[in-house]
Amino acid sequence: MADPIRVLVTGAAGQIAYSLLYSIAKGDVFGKDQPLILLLLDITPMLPVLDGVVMELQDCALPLLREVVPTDKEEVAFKDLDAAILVGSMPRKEGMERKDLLKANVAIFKSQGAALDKYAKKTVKVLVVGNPANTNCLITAKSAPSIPKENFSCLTRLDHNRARSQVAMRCGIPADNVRNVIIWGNHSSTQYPDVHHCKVSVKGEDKPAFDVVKDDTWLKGDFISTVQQRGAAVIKARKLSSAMSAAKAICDHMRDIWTGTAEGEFVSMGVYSSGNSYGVPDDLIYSFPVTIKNKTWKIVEGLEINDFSRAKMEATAAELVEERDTAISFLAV
Ligand SMILES: NC(=O)c1ccc[n+]([C@@H]2O[C@H](COP(=O)([O-])OP(=O)(O)OC[C@H]3O[C@@H](n4cnc5c(N)ncnc54)[C@H](O)[C@@H]3O)[C@@H](O)[C@H]2O)c1
Ligand SMILES: *[C@@H]1O[C@H](CO)[C@@H](O)[C@H](O)[C@H]1NC(C)=O
Ligand SMILES: *[C@@H]1O[C@H](CO)[C@@H](O)[C@H](O)[C@H]1NC(C)=O
Ligand SMILES: CC(=O)N[C@H]1CO[C@H](CO)[C@@H](O)[C@@H]1O
Repeated sequence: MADPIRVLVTGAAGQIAYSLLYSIAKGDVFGKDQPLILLLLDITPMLPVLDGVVMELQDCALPLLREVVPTDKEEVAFKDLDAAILVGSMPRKEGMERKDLLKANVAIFKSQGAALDKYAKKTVKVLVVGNPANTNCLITAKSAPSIPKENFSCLTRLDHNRARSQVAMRCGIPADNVRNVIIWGNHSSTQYPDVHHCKVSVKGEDKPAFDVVKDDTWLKGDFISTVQQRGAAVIKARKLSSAMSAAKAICDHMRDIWTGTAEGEFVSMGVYSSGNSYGVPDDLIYSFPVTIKNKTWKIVEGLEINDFSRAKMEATAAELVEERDTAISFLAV
């Protein structure tokens, strides 16, 4: 068997982590032959809760799980990491202004970026989940200058999976038969779920989603708003935000980084924009369609973009530019 790899989950006492840790520890992400050491970071007041999570992980008696390290110290949590999943962030509190919330998150991700820079392996793969995920990811990458920017990504796979599932349910087929939906932009209600390049497999034959769904009004209207508003709908129903589905999406995202995407298939990920793709401004973490090989992602280039799509892609980019500029002003102080 291989040597164990070191995997960090932050926000480890929270509700997403509660679903996520079991999947990681049983081999769903890094493979059934890959032993693991799990590092679990949370804030000091949550350490007693974290101890309960550690006990449960031990009680799962999982063969791949070699060690679990709960901690509130960055120098312990970020040491020699192979993968980091940054779930913990500052939640919005009653009466808190957007600006103050962003400022608090810049402080957290600046510090965690610096810890990655100082303690983690230079090949570490970093996935940012805590909101605002795109901007937190950018701040983390900027604060870890010795690690390539390509090694940082943020989660839009949950939105991707939601889009896939909506199309599949509409066609009455399994989600597997729907491929290559795209989430463009920010992980927020301005994201653009795009099905112009989506393939639906019917009786073994790939067809464009528009031809199979046969309802352009739905695909250009309610489909988009359902995916954009899905997070809010789950909160309204459950009184808690998406956790099971978020954990599943994190696993899909990190597994694809680790083992690659299937031939002919692309997935959505927030990755660094260097200004060379689809007119998206540079120096943003923007969700694009990507393929992954040998632990390296590549933006899928050359997809045709019509005016309807272009306008939506620009709107979500504008939101990210504004958020980035505010965040960077906090970074300096
Ligand atoms: N990108 C996405 O698709 C997506 C989807 C769902 C949720 N989210 C976000 O994921 C985050 C976590 O969601 P949750 O439901 O698990 O929340 P939660 O409140 O249940 O758990 C968050 C945990 O993070 C911890 N934490 C806070 N600051 C920390 C820090 N500086 N270092 C380490 N730990 C810290 C908290 O103590 C808490 O235990 C939220 O920001 C949520 O908005 C993102
Ligand atoms: C971008 O999306 C995040 C969620 O990741 C949200 O919190 C943030 O407000 C959005 N940005 C702007 C400027 O609206
Ligand atoms: C895979 O990536 C590694 C490290 O980035 C590199 O050394 C290696 O040559 C790559 N292999 C292939 C087949 O591209
Ligand atoms: C996912 C990704 O792009 N990983 C890169 C991380 O950085 C190393 C170099 O340290 C590259 O080889 C990987 O391709």
